[in-house]
Amino acid sequence: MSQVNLKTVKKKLKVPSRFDVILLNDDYTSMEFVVDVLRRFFHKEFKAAEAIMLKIHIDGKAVCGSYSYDVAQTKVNQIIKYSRENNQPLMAVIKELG
Ligand code: TYC
Repeated sequence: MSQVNLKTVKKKLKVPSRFDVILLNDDYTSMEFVVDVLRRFFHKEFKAAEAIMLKIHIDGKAVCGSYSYDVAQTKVNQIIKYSRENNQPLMAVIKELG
């Protein structure tokens, strides 16, 4: 007979991990392009996108959204592809929430 103890149940019921998508500053990507990316991939209103872009420009980076691993990684891939297609060196990374 199989016995399920509390340890096993706790192991199986882990809270799903969330991952931040972070945009990084650089000296070459245009501010307009970053605002476009924030609107296109993170569904930000223009004013919010502008504020996040400026935060990245000043602080070097900012969290733009948090998602499951698959969604976060897909966003990073799409942003980098879109940026290269538009000759912009913008970089995006993911970071697991602590
Ligand atoms: N630093 C860039 C500039 O002065 C603007 C910029 C903002 C670039 C945010 C990247 O993720 C970024 N044109």
